[in-house]
Order: sequence, then structure tokens, then C-alpha cells
Amino acid sequence: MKLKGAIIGCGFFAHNHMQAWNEIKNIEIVAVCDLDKKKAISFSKKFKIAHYYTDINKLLDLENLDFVDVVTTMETHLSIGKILSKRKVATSIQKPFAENLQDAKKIVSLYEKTKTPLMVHENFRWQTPLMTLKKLEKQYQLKKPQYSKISFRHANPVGYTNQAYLYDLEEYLILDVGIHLYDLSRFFLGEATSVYTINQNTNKKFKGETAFTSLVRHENGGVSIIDASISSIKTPDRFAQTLVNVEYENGSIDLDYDYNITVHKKGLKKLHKGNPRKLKWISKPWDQIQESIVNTHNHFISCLNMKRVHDTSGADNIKSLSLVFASYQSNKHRKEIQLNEK
Ligand code: NAD
Ligand code: 89Y
Repeated sequence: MKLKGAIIGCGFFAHNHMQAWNEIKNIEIVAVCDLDKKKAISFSKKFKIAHYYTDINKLLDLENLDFVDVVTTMETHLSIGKILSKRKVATSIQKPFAENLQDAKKIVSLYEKTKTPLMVHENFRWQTPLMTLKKLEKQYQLKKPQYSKISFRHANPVGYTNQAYLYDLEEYLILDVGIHLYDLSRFFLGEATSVYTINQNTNKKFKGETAFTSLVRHENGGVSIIDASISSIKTPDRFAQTLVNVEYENGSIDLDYDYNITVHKKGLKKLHKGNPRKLKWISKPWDQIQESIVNTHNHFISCLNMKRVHDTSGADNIKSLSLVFASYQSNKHRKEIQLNEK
């Protein structure tokens, strides 16, 4: 059965979402909506979408939708979530899920009340290099993860110039990118119990932090070091590659630059590649992020079809967001923050 959907928010990143929807079988994006009429019109023309709207209620009154894909910034999510949950429309919503934990919890409870599916578009764990790492863990029977180092460091302005709203945020890099990296630490080592974070501002164009280093404790006794920076000069530049090292009781895996993955076990060293698929609309340096949107959409749709809870449901994402806000507390008070303390 073909599912009908709409995109809400026709800004910078929505173009990637639409290209990715075009890769997925049995899906039709029948309408788009943006407060800015010009953007809604040019987006619908570019992608040959039948209808455009500037008001979500009107979109829902006039279209018969199976789902919506919300690609707006975080401060809009509570008001949009109120409308969509009340009308029981299955929703995929971009990160950051909300600008504080209270709003995120409110959105989750609204969707729970009307039994409406809600997934956060947390796409880093759906990047092919990261999915390959996870697959190799199983293939090589690596057990009991005890350490991870997850790093996103670059100095490429393309990582923020398309997203001008980032400059004025009091809280920038942890909310924008840290959220992905904390999610990855949970993906590889399981739930977290505490975090200690030190922030830096290395670029005065930004109000908020432009670099951070976090130490996370996990329930299984494991530890993660998570760091990001937009001022890390290297040749070639590393944007937008997340470099990961996971150590297990019986081996380790390194995901290095250029999607090179090395698996180590006693007496064994194997090289693998984790390149994203080459799709027509994908180009460096965004390739693995762009391709992950297809994988994330697929997860959203297949869970809807199977009536399964999404791996990155709203409720699940609150656990990653808790690390984000605990990190800001940690940096402010210069102390380790227990996640159940706040
Ligand atoms: P943007 O500002 O370019 O676009 C957002 C659009 O939403 C704007 O056109 C705005 O008019 C519209 N909008 C806001 N409120 C609306 C409402 N109530 N109804 C209809 N339209 C509304 O933002 P962007 O750069 O496209 O980013 C969108 C989100 O995507 C952000 O949260 C950002 O963090 C996220 N993002 C994620 C990734 C990723 O890899 N996951 C990468 C880039 C951006
Ligand atoms: O907004 C960020 C994200 O979510 O992924 C990359 C990004 O676009 C900028 O670093």
C-alpha cells in the first residue's frame, strides 16, 4: 500500500529529506507546508509536489495523510507537536527534539495520550559507516563493550553557514551535534548514568560553545569520551565524518577517516570499508549524512507498517537529550552530573 505524507518546513535540510523520500518505494509526498509562502512554492515546484500550504491546520484539513515529516528547528516543535498529536498524524521530527527537556517530555506525553507514533529523525546511527561498525561487532562476535571514543572535529564552514540560526544560540554545539554523538554512545555502550563536560568557545562568531569534551559513564561500567569542535584544522578536513573507536572485552573496532574500518581481535586485524551508497543527489562532504536520511526514513516507514516502536522514538530520544542538558549543567557547575539527579 502506498503511504501519503507531507513535509513541514521547506528550509535548508528539507531538500535532503525530499530527495531521500524519492528513494523510497510506496511513498508519495503529496504536500508541503512552510510559514514562508515563497519557500513552500519554490520547494513544491522543484520537487513537483501537488499542493503547498502555509498553515499546518489547513494542510491537515485538506489532505488525507498517513504521516508527516517535520523539518523545522527545535523551538517550533512543541507547538507543531500539539497540533499533530491531537490530529493523530504519525510523525517523524528532526533533531534537536526540543530546546529543553520539559518540552520534549510534554511532546512525548501528548503523542502517548493519543497513541500516535512519534520518531525523532536521529540519523547518525543510520549512517552506513556506523551501521557497518555495528554489523561488524556482531560478525566478529565482539562482546562486552567497555570503552568508546566518539569524535566529530572539523574546520569546514559548510558545517554551519547554511544554518545561520546556529550563531545566536546560547547553547550551540552540544545541542546541534552532541545530541547525535551521545545517541551513538548509547547505541554502542548502552544507557548512560552520568556525564562530565568541559565546553570551549573557539570561534567568536558564535554565542554558544563551539567545542566540547565529555566523559560519560554507562550502566554496564563502560566509559565514553565524546568530543566535537568546529575549529579543528586538518588536511583533508574531516567534516562531516564521525570517527569512532569501540573497545570490547575481546577486541576493538576503529572507524577512521574516509570510512576505513579496522577490526582487531587477538592475533587478527581485518580491514573493512563503510562507504555510504552513491546516490545521484549525494555529494561530499555531506554524503554519509545525506545517505543516512534514506535509511532513517526507511526505519520510520517500516516501523509504521509493522506497528513497531521506533528505535529512536520520542521517549528514547529523551535519554540522549538528558545527556545534552546534563552536559550544560556539568560545564556550568564544573562537576559530574548524575542523569537521575536533575
Ligand atoms: P531552516 O530554518 O532552513 O528551515 C526551517 C523551515 O521551517 C523554515 O523555512 C521555516 O519557515 C519553517 N517553519 C518553522 N515553523 C514552521 C511552522 N510552524 N509551520 C511550517 N513551517 C515552519 O532550518 P534547517 O537548516 O532546514 O534545519 C531544520 C532542522 O533540521 C533543524 O532542527 C536542524 O538541526 C536539523 N538538521 C539536521 C541535520 C541532520 O543531519 N540530522 C542536518 C542539518 C539540519
Ligand atoms: O546540524 C548538524 C547536524 O545535525 O549534522 C551536521 C550539521 O548539519 C552541522 O554540523
